[in-house]
Amino acid sequence: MSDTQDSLFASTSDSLQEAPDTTYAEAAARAADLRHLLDYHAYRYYALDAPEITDAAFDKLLIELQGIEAAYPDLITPDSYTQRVGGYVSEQFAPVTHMARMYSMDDAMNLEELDEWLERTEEALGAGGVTYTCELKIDGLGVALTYRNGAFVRAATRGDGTTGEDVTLNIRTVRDVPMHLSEAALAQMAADRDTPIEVRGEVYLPKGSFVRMNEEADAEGRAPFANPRNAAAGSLRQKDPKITAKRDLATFIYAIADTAPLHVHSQREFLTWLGTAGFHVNPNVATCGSPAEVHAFCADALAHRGDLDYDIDGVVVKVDSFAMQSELGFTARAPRWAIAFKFPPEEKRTVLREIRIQVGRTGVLTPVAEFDPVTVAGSTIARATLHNEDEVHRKDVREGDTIVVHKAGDVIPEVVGPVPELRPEGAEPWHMPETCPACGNSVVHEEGEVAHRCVALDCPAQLKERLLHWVSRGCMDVDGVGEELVEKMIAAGLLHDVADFYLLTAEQVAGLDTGRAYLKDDKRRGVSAGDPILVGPTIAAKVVDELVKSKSKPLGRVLFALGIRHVGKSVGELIARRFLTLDALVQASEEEIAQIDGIGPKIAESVRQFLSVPENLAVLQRLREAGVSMEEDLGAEAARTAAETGVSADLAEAQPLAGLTFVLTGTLERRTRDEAGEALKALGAKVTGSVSKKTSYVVAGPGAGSKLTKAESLGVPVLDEDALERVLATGEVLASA
Ligand code: 3B8
Repeated sequence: MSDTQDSLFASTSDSLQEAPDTTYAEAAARAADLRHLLDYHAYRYYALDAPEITDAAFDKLLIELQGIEAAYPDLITPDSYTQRVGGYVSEQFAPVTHMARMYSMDDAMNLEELDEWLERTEEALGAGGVTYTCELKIDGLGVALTYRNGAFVRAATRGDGTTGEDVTLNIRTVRDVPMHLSEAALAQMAADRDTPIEVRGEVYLPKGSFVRMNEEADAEGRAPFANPRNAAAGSLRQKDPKITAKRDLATFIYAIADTAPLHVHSQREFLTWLGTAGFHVNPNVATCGSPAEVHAFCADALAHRGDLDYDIDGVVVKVDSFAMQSELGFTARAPRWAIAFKFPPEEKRTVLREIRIQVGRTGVLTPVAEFDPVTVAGSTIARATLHNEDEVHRKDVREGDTIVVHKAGDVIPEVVGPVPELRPEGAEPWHMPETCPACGNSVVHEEGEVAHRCVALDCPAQLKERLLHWVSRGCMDVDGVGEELVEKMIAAGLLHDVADFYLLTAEQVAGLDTGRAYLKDDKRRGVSAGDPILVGPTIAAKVVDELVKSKSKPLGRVLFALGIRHVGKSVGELIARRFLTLDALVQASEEEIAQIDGIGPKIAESVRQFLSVPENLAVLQRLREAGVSMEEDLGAEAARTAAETGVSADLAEAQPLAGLTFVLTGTLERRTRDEAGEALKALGAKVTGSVSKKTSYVVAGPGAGSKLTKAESLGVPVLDEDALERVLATGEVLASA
């Protein structure tokens, strides 16, 4: 785990509440945080199909980052979410490069925005006489299907727009995808038949199938899918196509990567060709000769969305003529010739019965609105997160209120607000409890933060996560203790906090259920298929042995492993290097901690708060009694970082680059930028992301951009990769290039 862990799991609304940063350094730090947050939430949404925040909240983060990048263009990094179309490429399926970029469309959130687009379009095309094709906007997953010689050869997800994932085997099981194009359609092609064509469309799950799937899930005690789109995504991303085949996935096809191989001149003609070819084309299309007709189509679609057997979230309006489409072209992120008119989300009234606290696995207390069940946009909802206390006050919702709820992005239940005139007499403003409902310890509320947290090491709501973090790689490095085993240990009553790990005996571990079962009868062992596999004596002894080994981890690792907010691996090391022993740290004041170079007041406050909880000190005492070292040996530490980064242990101990600040930019060949950064840090250097007057050296590889320019303009010396290697080998900065 990295130091960014905390910011990733921090509630997003946290970040939204912070005032816009003013100085360059603050902007750089905030931009880095936002990038992590965006990547994390994009991953939740696209890769896991389990978003944690609403689309609107995601957009706010994105807009904030765009704002910072607009003000400080040299903070733009190629991997910034703003530089991508959106989407996430997982490791699971092979990457596929699309024939041409799969753009997304700009959204019109209301009729005014739609009219602005229509006006702009008519003006750009010389006014009047523009014909539009209006299609329903299917709320599915974008896919690209490739055919050659009339035969289906490949399917890919949209991914980040440039590269998607190969889902050929899964798409083969989707019954409305033709494996061969019709002879009639091929005869109409302008190009040779072996010219590959890539059509695009949406994979979706019909609402009826979605309801059936969730009924089955309920019956089998599995978690239901939140909506048809998530269910479709889950089905499409099955590693086993046999499972995909059992789901009723369907498609609507509406686009092609390149129209050149076809004899068509407009979207309308193209849709006809698609139908002839054998594709499933949505029949609800209209060719509109005026903005008024476009409006009428949108109103009609909105009125009838509930009658359709698939979810739509708007209407797509396209300039019909391909010649006009070419004339308009694309912006950096979307075609100018199309717009997605998004429907306003459906709203319902209900009664808020209770605001209940959920204690998250990282200790954040989240208020959750529990209300009488209502059906919104096709599914029943009964609760919605209120995120934090500020949000509850901002919305001014109180227990007993009649509230308006909707689904953000048609997906996530959200409380819009109370209906003030229906407020019952005596309804009181809501407040966060002062103690954690899971463990009874006091709740902390950091200065300038929105979240309330429980920071107790013995809080049962956080127990599993704390235990797993403790044993994880980068913390105490205990091999062989995974989630299953930890769950069983908790269930057996063996673990109540991290110190209990060191009381485990091999006898206790042996005989625990591993959560797996034997596949075959085994007479020799006296087991039959289906019997639970228990931890054997050898494994049990190894687990205990690993735990014993972990006792010698240095203090820095222990601080990281304790899961103190804002304390990642390198912050843990910085603190450990300064205080050397846990005792010294426990005695230290917040100011003393904050004086460490690289440690700010926020980290210091968090450490101090953690060490003020009596339960935490008790756990630390028990860890000490168990023989966990809790000391920092600088020599051993140097040897370890040296081994990890390939620099010499002597140099690492001597810290010859202490006081120097490096910025890495461009591509390096011998190490990644991260590895080079780690190696520089092992020699005592500070590595930052942005160039300023305080930067000592910039290391620039090929492809370096604005940071190099900035270094040159500020007169900061620049090193190339060879010079960097010399620095790492000798600890001396010899020459500047
Ligand atoms: C251009 C045209 C994206 C889309 C498009 O039903 C482009 O046409 C696109 F860059 O995403 N969800 C549709 C739908 C989606 C798109 C589209 N047409 N009917 C949809």
